[in-house]
Amino acid sequence: MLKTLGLGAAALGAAPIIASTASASHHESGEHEPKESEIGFKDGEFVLPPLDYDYDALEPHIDARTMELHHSIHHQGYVNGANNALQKLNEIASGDGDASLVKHWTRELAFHGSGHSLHLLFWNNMKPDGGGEPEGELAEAIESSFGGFENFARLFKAASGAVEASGWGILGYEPVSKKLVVLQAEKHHDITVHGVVPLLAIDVWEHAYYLRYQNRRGAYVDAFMEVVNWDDVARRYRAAKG
Ligand code: MN3
Repeated sequence: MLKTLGLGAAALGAAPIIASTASASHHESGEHEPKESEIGFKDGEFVLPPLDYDYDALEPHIDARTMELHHSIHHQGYVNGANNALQKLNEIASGDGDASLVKHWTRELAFHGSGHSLHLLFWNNMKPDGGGEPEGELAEAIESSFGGFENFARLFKAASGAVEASGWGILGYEPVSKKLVVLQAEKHHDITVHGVVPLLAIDVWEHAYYLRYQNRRGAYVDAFMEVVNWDDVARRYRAAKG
């Protein structure tokens, strides 16, 4: 799922944003300076940035207690796991580590690194008073790829609702066809199309909704649509397509 993983783990996190600001050919991406909430790697290690809004800012759609636990405990766990895996892989690279464990640690990095990256995306994909529909180029791409916003929303909700066990619903940019695609991720990193750049991601692990919605994942997916920050998704689309 994560384009940045193939470029080296150190680039993971805010990499697509940095790439878009560093390239003179990407003026249309808006010369975006990463917000603090988008910076997931600093001074040589993965870090958990603060949210761009308060934990209670997405009420009543997503409750404050869920946001607090999800951000400060669950997401922090992926940051810690990614740092640990990266350290072990660097030890193997330098000849000091146990190379027989390389399969274990690359799996750990895929799980925790993808978890970190998708949560960074998820937090920034939401805002208070979000929702509605995108405009401009993103709206045109949704029309061209799915036949309209209603069709996209139907597919995105179906895919998000039907993820087996824990995972994500994802709207991404597929660079070979230059189309938008809707995918599922199981856990954080299973079943994907490599090269696809995630633009919009909804966490459908139970920790994302169980306190307020219990087993009603569909109601949570509907609530998520009310807090989507379409400006953020549109900016990511412009950066991804170049
Ligand atoms: Mn989560």
